[in-house]
Formats: sequence, C-alpha cells, structure tokens
Amino acid sequence: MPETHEEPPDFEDELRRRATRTAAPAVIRSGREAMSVELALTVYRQMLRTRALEERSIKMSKSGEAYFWIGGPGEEAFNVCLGLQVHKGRGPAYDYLHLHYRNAGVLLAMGMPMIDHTRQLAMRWTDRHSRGRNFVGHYAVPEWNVVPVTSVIEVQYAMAPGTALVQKRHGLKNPAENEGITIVVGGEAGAAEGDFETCLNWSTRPGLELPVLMVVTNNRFGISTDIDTVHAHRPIADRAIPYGIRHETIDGNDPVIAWHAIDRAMRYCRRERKPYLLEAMVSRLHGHSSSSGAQRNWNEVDPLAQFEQKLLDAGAIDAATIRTLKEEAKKEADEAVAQTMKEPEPTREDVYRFTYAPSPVDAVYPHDYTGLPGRPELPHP
Ligand SMILES: Cc1ncc(C[n+]2csc(CCOP(=O)(O)OP(=O)(O)O)c2C)c(N)n1
Ligand SMILES: [Mg+2]
Repeated sequence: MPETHEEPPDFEDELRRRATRTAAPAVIRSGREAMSVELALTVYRQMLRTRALEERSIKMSKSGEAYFWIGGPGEEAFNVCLGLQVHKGRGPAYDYLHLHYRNAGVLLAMGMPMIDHTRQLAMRWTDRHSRGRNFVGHYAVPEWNVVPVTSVIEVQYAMAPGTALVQKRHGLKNPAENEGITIVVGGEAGAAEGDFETCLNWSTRPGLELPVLMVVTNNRFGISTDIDTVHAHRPIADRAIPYGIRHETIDGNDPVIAWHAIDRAMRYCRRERKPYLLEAMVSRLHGHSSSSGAQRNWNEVDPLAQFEQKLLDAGAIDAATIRTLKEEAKKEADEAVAQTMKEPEPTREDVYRFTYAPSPVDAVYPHDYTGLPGRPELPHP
C-alpha cells in the first residue's frame, strides 16, 4: 500500500468538533464486552505515552540524534493491554516475554521508564539492554524475564517452548508457582517461517503441552510484502487448527476487545498449562522503519484517536484533560531524549565486552567471555 503524506487534521479543531457529555459512565463498551472507566483511562494514558515516545523516536532518527528507527505506532491498544496483564518478575514462576521489535507499549505499560528506550535508540553506553550496541526496541530485562529481542525475525517462536518447558516442569514440582506462562510475539509475515511451525509443534507434544501464549500482530505487511502475496487468504490463527490449539483473531486496535481476548488467552494458558494462539489485527501507522522513511500513513485506522473519541463520546474524559495528558507525555519523552543526548556512546573497546555472562566455560578459557578464543585479552568489566 502506498504511504501518503498529507497533513493530519488540526488537533484543536478536532477537539472542538467532538461532542462531550457531562455524566461520567461506569464502563466503556465494545459490543458485549466492557471495561471500567478507571481501567480505560489507564490504558488510554499508557497508549498516549507510547505514541509520544514513538513520535519523538522517529524525530530522533530524522534529526540525526539516532541512526535507525523501528517501532509500534498503530499497535498501542494491543501492546498496552498485554503489558498491563503480564505477571512480571524473575524466574519460572513469572511470565517470560519473547518480544518483537514493535513492543515499546508492552514495556512502558510494565513500568519501563522512557529513557530505557531512548538510550538504546541513540546507542548510548548507558543503554541497559545492549550497552548501545543493538537496534532500538531490542529490549533485554532479566528481572522481568524479557528475553533479548533479536533482529532475525521469528526465531523467538523457536525459543519460546524452551522457557515454557522450564515453567511446566517448575510448576509440577512447585504447585504454588504454577501460573507462569511464556508469551511470544511476532508479525504475520514472519509466521510464514519454519520457526512459527516449530512453536506450534513443540507446544503440543501429547502429554507435554506447554503454557505458551503465541501472539501474531498482523499489520498485513512484511517490509513491503502484502499479506495476500505471502499467506493464503485465511486468518493466521487458523494455523492452530491441525494442532488442536485454542485460537482467536481479534481487532487489536480496540483496547476493550484486546483486553478481554488477552485475559481469556492468559487464563487458559495459566490454568490449563497449554498453548493458545491469538492473532491481533493492528495498524502500521508509519512505514516499516526509518530505512523506508517511516512516513505517516493516514489511510490506516489510528487506535489512539479511535479510543480517544470513544472516551469523549462516553463522557469519560474531556478535551482539557486530553490536552494535559498529551502535553505531559510529550514532556516526558522530550526530557528522556534531552538526558540521553548528554550521555556517552560506547567506545571501540566496548564492542567485545559483556558478550557472554561469566560461566564455568571460563575455567577452560579464563576471562574469555569478553571475546572468542584467541582474541587479544580485553580489560575485565
Ligand atoms: C530471518 C529474517 N528474514 C528477513 C529479515 C528482514 N526483515 C526484517 S523485518 C521484516 C518483515 C517482518 O514482517 P512481519 O513479520 O509481518 O513483522 P512487522 O514488521 O510487520 O511487524 C523482514 C522481512 C529478518 N530480519 N530476518
Ligand atoms: Mg507485518
């Protein structure tokens, strides 16, 4: 689909045009499903923060403050609902996350400060995920079981059964800690690769079913390939059918729908200790990455604008509050960038440092976890 570059509608005009009611509702509805206003406002605020961070991130890549951008504008509704429902912690009693490169909303909703994103984007030495040596959105948070994100797409689906197997065994030995699940997220184009099938297969071995929540965020594009040129015209979630996996395809742009679908899927994986495949139809509001210009595509549904309108129509929020929340989110992103840009970049010597964790292998190659055997010794971190 071609990217269009028209200007967005004027925000102030938009707010004036939108109707507001005074009586506050108790719930926000989508069809038969509902969410409390309190939760809806929490989700909305996290979506706003994620969007502000992503828009500032794109600006960084265009201004030279960063070298490359990729991210998730258009996926905020689903990603925030996912992040808010994760059981976060370290070890098999908690959820493991094998994420995609568009999941800033998941991490922000879990409590990651914005600066942890901008430091990686600007490739600073202070980047906690990769010490300034990996792409943006390639998070690694051991204390929250966030397994390092890889640039090689879809390999996360082959790794996910590993952590889920550990969780299954752990739960059998420790019944009080039997609720941790593995959540793996990837795109629909990548689902054409063998790693996806590996996950379906290894999660369903008879008697050894695994608690894996497989998520496919379907934005209908690879980098430039249309879904219709890659997959037969069926929901990706149908791939679960031959394996007997419970599955669902949902509108991932609607937070009320997304919240309940994630809740259903998580409950099932936690209690049954079996896999679930959830396909979320989402938008891609910018080009694939900065490599193709990251231009805004105004033809896509904007989940944030849509939810905002729903909250306004329901009388759950007013225009002044929206304006304040937007300003706060923008300020938070601007401050994170300002601080980031004052911080040092890695040096040439840092390239080989922290590549491997200390391990018994060092008994064979003392101190060699900073590089491959035979490399000149580097100072110990
Ligand atoms: C194994 C592999 N093949 C190709 C690429 C190049 N590549 C990077 S992103 C991408 C598109 C992925 O599309 P999808 O899985 O739908 O995820 P999306 O970017 O749309 O979220 C491709 C082909 C890669 N990184 N890894
Ligand atoms: Mg895609």
